[in-house]
Amino acid sequence: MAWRSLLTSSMATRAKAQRLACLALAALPACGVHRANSPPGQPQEHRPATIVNSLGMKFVRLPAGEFMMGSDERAQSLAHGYSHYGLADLQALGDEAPRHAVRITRAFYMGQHEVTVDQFRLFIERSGYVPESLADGTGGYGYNPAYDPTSSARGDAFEGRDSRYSWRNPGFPQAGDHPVVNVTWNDAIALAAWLGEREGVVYRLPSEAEWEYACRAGTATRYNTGDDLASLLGSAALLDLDTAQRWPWRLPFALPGHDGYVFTAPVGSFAPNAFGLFDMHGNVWEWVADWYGEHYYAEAPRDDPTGPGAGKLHVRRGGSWASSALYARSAYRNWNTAETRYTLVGMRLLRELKPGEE
Ligand SMILES: [Ca+2]
Ligand SMILES: [Ca+2]
Repeated sequence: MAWRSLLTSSMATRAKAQRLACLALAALPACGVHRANSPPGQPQEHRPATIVNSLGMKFVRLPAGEFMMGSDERAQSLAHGYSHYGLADLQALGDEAPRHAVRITRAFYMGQHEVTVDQFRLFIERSGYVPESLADGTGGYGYNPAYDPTSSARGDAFEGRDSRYSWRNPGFPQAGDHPVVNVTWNDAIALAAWLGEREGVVYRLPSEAEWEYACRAGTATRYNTGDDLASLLGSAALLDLDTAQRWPWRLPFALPGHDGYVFTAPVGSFAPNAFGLFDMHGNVWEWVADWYGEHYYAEAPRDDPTGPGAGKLHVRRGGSWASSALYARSAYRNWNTAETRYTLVGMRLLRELKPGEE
């Protein structure tokens, strides 16, 4: 996990962004609507648009739908918007192609927020689960201003692995409403399984397709806020002028404004997308269920794709507080092994509908 992890990893007002989002997708169950709409002529069913689970996680009901997944944008085109990158960096984004039609055939509940530190703590306390960074004794990663990346054989941008660091301590301050980090894909699966057993419903990580469908919320642009990276200001915690204070050499890659946070932000600090989901761009990378397949899009089924049948790496999506805007695009894909824990990577859960909720 070398520099790419860190690399990948003026404000429109929040009210204005929300208003525009609502106008764009007025029929969707967000924007203050708390019940899903029934088809015309049909009786109103009991289908709440938002629910709260036993750990206090909020979920938003997303409808089934079709969207165009991925991106066919070529390096030469991207170079206009991301001029500080070399052509090789932009050509490395070929796994986003081909852009292809995907149908999500079933409605589902998507976590409105990334899983927070407090929610993860409750999971640990109630289940007795030992997170992988503690169980294997190797710890996690952390921010240490005195750390010199050139001292790392792997070129790690953060200090680690080190037993000083875990989900409890990524080396920077996190309140309970910040997204939990230093959690592995395996930790996410364990949380989902425990919650499912406890509540009698299926929790899981979203598929890569479900994640991008949820992120885009009807948009076909680079971000769910538009094509211009400056549109992310007010909608995402990313590498901005605040974060770049700690990494001055990354200043050219920073958003041209202030999001107000050097590291993670409390979840829900910025404007939601048109589905009513927060922090799909930035704050922390989010594990998804799929194995990573570089060429998978060329062969993926149209309906409910779930990724290759086997692999060595799992996909993470959305960029993080340390990511430049290029790597926070809706179509961008990155990956790590299932036991990877890092200061930039967290999770968001999906809850399937249960009988009677369809
Ligand atoms: Ca920031
Ligand atoms: Ca995120």
